[in-house]
Amino acid sequence: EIKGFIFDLDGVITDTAEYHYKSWQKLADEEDLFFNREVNEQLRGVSRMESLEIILDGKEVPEEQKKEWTDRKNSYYQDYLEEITKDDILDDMEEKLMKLKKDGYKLAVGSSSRNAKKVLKHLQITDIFDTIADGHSVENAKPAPDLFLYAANNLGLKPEECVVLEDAESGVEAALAAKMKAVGVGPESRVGKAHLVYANVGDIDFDEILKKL
Ligand code: G16
Ligand code: MG
Repeated sequence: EIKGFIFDLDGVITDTAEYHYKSWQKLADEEDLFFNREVNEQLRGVSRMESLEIILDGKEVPEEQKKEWTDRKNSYYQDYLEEITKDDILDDMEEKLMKLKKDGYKLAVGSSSRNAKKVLKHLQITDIFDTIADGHSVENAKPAPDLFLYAANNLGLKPEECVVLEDAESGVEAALAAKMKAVGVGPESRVGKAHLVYANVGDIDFDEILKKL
């Protein structure tokens, strides 16, 4: 029986991917690193340092340099975050969250981002959630199940009682590794391993999810 929902943030509740993209692009231009939208697509749901490793593509760089680069990218990203408002919530996601809450389901955020709380604050939806699991919560990032297990534990629910909504391949894998029900948002090529797939956030149908999963 489904008792709770764990929402990924970037790509499910809002689209911060564009700001991540602009921030990495700025750093890449400054440091002469190869980067474009195609590379950015591989960074979906991936932690900050892991994202830099993907951009470096095997190129060896001293640890202090990597730290400085990820810090600089993050400062650009945080500048963009100041512009986020309630209008950046995707489609009717807030109404959907409120309906689930009213129906008695537990709600969590399960995001790889260390900026998740800041993003939620700007979107003005922090209080809808019973718990927020973010990039600070666990050691092992997605595709490890740790972040979602941490969220379920905070909700007081068993993994099989939770549905995860994810837009990233690594996130769907994490949900499956946690033995949770996975709903993918995006193309089959990316989230096809999920139990149920919707092309866009606006298509997500919670009545259908509750009936089918
Ligand atoms: C998000 C984004 C990723 C980003 C990661 C870490 O994940 O999709 O591109 O690299 O967070 O973000 P930060 O640098 O803010 O810690 P999610 O899990 O919300 O989709
Ligand atoms: Mg995501």
